[in-house]
Amino acid sequence: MRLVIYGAGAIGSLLGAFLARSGHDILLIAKKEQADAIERDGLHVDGLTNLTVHPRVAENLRSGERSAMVILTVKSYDTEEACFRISKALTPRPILSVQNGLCNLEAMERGLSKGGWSNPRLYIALSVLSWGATLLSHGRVRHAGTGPFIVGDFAGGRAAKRFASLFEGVGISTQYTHDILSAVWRKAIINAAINPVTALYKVPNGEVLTEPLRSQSLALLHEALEVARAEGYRFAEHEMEEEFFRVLEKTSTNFSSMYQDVMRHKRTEIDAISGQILALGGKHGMKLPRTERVVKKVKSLSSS
Ligand code: KPL
Repeated sequence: MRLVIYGAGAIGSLLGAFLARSGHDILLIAKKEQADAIERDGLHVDGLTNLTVHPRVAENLRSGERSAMVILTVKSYDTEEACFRISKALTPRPILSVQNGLCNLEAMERGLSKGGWSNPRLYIALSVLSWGATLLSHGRVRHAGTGPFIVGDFAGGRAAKRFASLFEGVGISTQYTHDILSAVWRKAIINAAINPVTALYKVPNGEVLTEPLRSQSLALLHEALEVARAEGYRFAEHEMEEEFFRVLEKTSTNFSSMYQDVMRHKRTEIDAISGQILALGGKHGMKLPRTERVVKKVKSLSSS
């Protein structure tokens, strides 16, 4: 199948490599250095998976590109612009977000509508992918951990089941859910607890299992959980804490995506994760001192 993967960071590259290995015709939309490296030497994966593939790669999506579906893997702050470009180049078709953060659905809808797709929610699927992946250098990604891949869509949409069968077909175990927004919130709560702390202390995820980072992260988790409750998502506290420890143990040697961004002097996703939690908390009149502090500190560290 011909597929566009829009965004060739760690996750986009890894998914692209898996799909290309199984014979899908992949077009990766990548920034210049990454595109040049992949075109020249191919895309290499090491770690849990070892493979080299040679997908097509480009910096921009050409109008009329033949692609059955689109996988969106850009950073959350680029979502709207990427969707605008996608909708300018392609007529409506299933599009799956594989991203962190709480505001991708709205940003996708804005971008796709601006480019002329009507009722974009019918084509949108969201997902939560709990894999560890690190971009080692241009064209080289490490597959550090494999976890659940959950996909879902919205009333009237059929995109998520098509993506689930695509991924199952290449050996990536995928679960379909009727309540993808709850799954997105759960992931955001975990990200809000782990990512800023690892970025501020410059440690791999496993260090968060030890004090004093453990208590700091748990305090962030509890603030995020309060906001989720105010928004109507009633997650049990002990279940979220268990999930938090499970993720830390499974990804203990991995560096969180936010820490990787800070190390590379790149903009982080703090606004889409903790910043969004802070904004929603504010809407409900809540004070979130820990979250507010890490948002300020992470912003002062990076170009976000
Ligand atoms: O999703 C992650 C990330 O690094 O963005 C994990 C590994 C779960 C850490 O929060």
